[in-house]
Amino acid sequence: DGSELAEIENHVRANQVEPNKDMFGIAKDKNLILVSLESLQSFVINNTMNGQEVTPFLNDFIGDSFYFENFYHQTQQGKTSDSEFIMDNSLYPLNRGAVFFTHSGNEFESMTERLNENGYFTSTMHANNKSFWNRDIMYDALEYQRFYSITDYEVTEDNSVNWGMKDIPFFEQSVEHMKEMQQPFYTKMITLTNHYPFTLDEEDKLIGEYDSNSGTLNRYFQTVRYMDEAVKNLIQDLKDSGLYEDSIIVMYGDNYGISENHNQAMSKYLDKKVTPFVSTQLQRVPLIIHIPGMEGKTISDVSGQIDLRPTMMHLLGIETKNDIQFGEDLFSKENEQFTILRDGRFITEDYVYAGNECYNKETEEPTDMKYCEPYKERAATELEYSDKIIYSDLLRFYQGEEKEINKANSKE
Ligand code: GP9
Repeated sequence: DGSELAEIENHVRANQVEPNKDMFGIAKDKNLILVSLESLQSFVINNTMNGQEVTPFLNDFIGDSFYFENFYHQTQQGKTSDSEFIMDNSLYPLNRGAVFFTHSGNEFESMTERLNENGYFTSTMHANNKSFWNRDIMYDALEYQRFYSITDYEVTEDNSVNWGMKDIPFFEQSVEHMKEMQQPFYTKMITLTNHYPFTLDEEDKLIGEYDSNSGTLNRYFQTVRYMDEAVKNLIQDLKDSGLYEDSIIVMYGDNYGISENHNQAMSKYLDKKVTPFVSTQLQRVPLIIHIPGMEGKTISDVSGQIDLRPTMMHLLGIETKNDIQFGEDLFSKENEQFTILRDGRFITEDYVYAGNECYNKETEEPTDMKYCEPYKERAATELEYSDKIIYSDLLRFYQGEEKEINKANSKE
C-alpha cells in the first residue's frame, strides 16, 4: 500500500542533494538531444589500438563538453532498454528480465512526462521494429509523444548492416525529423551499428582490426571507430541546421559491448589481468554533456546512469525535489560519490566492491573489507527499495500532493 512508498520516500529525501545554483536552469527552454551510444565503453576513449586513435572525434568533442570519466552503466538483462528505463525514471532496472517487458503496465513519473508538462515535444528515434524490447508499449507508459521507428526511416539494403540501419544514415534522417519538430523538444536517438557481433561493410572500416584471440574484441574497435565518425557527422548536421546552438546534447554509453567471455583478449589489450576490479572498471561508459557557450571540463566523480534524470532536468531548470528518484544531480556540490551496479557491486571514491572483495582503487588490490562494509547495506537497501517500487507499482500512490506541487512549479 501507500505506506511502503512513504518509507521509501523518507529514504529518498534523506539522500537528496541541492542542485548547483550556477548550473540550475542554465539550459532552460533549450532542446534536449540525447544520444544513446550502443555498447560504447570508456576504455576506448582517448585511447589507441595498434597506434590508431579509436574515437578521434569524441576525444575532441569531450574537450568542449562536460565529460564524466567515472560514469557507470547500471543495466542488466534488459540491456539498451534498461538504460532507457534508468535514464527516464532514475530507478534501477530489475535483476532478472527487462522492466520494459515485465512492468510496462506500471505508473511511472518519467522525465518525459515532466518535459511534456513543461511544454516540450518528446520523442524517441530508433530505426528498428517498434515492438523490439516492447518499446511501443513502454514508451506510452513513459508518455513519449512520438516514436520514430523503422517505418519513419528510409531503410535499404545499402544503408543497412548487422542489426539494421547504419548509424550515419540514421543520424542524417533523424536530423531531418528534428527540423520538423516543434521546439523546445526532447528527443532520444538510439544507435545500432556498434552492436555485437560488430560487423561492418568494407567501405565503413576506417581502421584495422585488433589482433587478439577474440574476433569480437578485434572488430569492436572498428565499429566504435565507425560510430565516432557517425557522431562527427551528426554534430555537423546539427550545426548546419542551426539546432546545435539551441540544444544541449547528452551522449552516453548504454551498456557494455565486450562481455567477460573475452577477458583473455581484453587482458592482452589492457596489458593486465582482468580481475573483478578491472572488470568492474570496464563497466564505465562515457557520459558527455555539451552545453552551448560553456567550456569543457573532465569530471572524475563517480556516477551512474541513475543520475541522468536529475542532472538533465536541473540543467533545463525543472525541479525534482518532490520526485521519487535514486540518482543525484551530478553538478550538485553535495553529490556523494557512491554508485551501485545492478548486480550489487558498488564504487566509491576510493574503493570498488566486487567479487566479495573490497578493492583499493589506487593499488587495484583487495584490501580490508571494513572500508566497504558501511556501504554494503546501503547498496542492498537502495536496490530493494527500487525493486519494491517496480514490483508493487508503488508510484500509483504518488498521485497526491507531490504531483500537484510539480504541476504548479511547472507552470511558474
Ligand atoms: C535494438 C537495440 C538492441 O533495438 O536497442 O540493443 P541491446 O539491447 O541488445 O543492447
